[in-house]
Amino acid sequence: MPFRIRRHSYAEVGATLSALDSNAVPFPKGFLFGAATAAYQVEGSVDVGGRGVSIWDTFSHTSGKTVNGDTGDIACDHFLRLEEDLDLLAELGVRAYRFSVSWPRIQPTGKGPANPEGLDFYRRVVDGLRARGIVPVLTLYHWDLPQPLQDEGGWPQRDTVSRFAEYAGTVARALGGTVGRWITLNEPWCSAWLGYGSGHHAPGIRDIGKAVAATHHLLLAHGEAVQAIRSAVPAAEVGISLNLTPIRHATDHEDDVAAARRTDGNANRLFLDPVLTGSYPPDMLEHYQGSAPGFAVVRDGDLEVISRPLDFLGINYYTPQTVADEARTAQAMVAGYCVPTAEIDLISSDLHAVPVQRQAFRRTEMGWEVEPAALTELLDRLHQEYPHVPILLTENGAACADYVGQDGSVQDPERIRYLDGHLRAVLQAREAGSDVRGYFVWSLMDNFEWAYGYSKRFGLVWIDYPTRTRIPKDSFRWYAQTVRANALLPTVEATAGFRA
Ligand code: IFM
Repeated sequence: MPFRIRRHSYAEVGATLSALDSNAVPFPKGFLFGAATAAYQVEGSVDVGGRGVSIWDTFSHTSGKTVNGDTGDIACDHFLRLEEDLDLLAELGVRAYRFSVSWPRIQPTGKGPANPEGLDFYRRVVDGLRARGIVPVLTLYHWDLPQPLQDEGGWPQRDTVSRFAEYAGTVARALGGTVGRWITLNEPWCSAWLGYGSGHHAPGIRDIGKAVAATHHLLLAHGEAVQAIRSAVPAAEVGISLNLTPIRHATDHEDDVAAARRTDGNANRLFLDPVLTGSYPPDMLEHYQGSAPGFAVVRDGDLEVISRPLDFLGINYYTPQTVADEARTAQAMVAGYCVPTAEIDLISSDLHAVPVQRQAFRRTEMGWEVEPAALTELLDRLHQEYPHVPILLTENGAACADYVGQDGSVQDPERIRYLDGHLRAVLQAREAGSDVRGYFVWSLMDNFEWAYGYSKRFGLVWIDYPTRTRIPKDSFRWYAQTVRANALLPTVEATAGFRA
């Protein structure tokens, strides 16, 4: 059956609020529907308004680091097209918008007094959101460390923690009167492990001991920032966004089970445990004990700082992951998995765990398996193992092979199907007791997808990069309907498959 989306007018959708279609699946009142972006991925204007250089400017301008040598120099030109993008958010009807502040716009060298022009830009973001009735959700760090701090050692150095606390306090004092929800760090796993472990992200270092030290200092910086925000904005709701995923084992062989446990330790528990329980997982302390400086950077009292109570836990979820023990890839293939031909990165080889994928399974353009049930599984686990903290899904979305059709529209049924499935997964987890209070689509618009440059499109809005023209995709209209109805409407009548 072909994919069809029935186009409700917004007025029609409003009407469904009072007389919900019996097939509509409602969300709880006040559920925080939103969309997300991050500074370096959308803003551009990297040398405007006194902004300093970040590690991503340096990295993306280094030959061979990003697809096509793409950089965030112009990106979506959001810095100069702010009003247009705020209007898009209003048209989308979201209740919240998650954006990040560029540290080098606020402190060009990573320390010292605030740059007034930088603060002014984010004041305009926040005021523009509030004028449109949209709740600002501010992320302090989405990977753009000021380059001068990296030149002094970056996240493996303890001094970066104090710099971050200073920056957090500066932003909180300036914007605390108008911003109530704060996220300290976005996906510290990526900052630590892609930045200092595999080297696939800025600053491009490959050193397991430094990745461990960076992990600790990022988490400590998070804890210090929680305090800095609360001192400036006592009523603030503060959280952290972790990228989490269920880790499966390719077979039930004990070596695969152990490989999955190690990978879960690195990807999930290394962050969840210190933040929510105040201790590092013993198996991870043991695994990384030979990697210097590693956990030797931990000092007395640090874990109390890291585990300061949070108002919510942000979760970024995209895909589940399966691994095999590195000596058992042949057996994994027999069991129906494909093994990547690309070089196994330093993180996996250190864990002796090879990521594998189900053969002929649906995947997004990132090559990520699509499995909404894995999100329910993740949320159920968090509810069981780390109860009592409310959850916001701070990112979820899909890169699809979008294109502009001859009629000028962008039809993206795979993305609609992905979002619909994952929102249903959220509701299912809620039914089982998980306290999920909001959901943010990644992303409002196509943008700079880090090492993949502009080759991957996650947006609800298409960006025509030569002109920076914005075209809302079908998924934009679908999400607008969903948000306005506060329910999943029975519009997705059949589904188009992702490529296997
Ligand atoms: O684009 C990124 C975002 O910056 C962090 N979370 C994952 C997204 C998709 O890869």
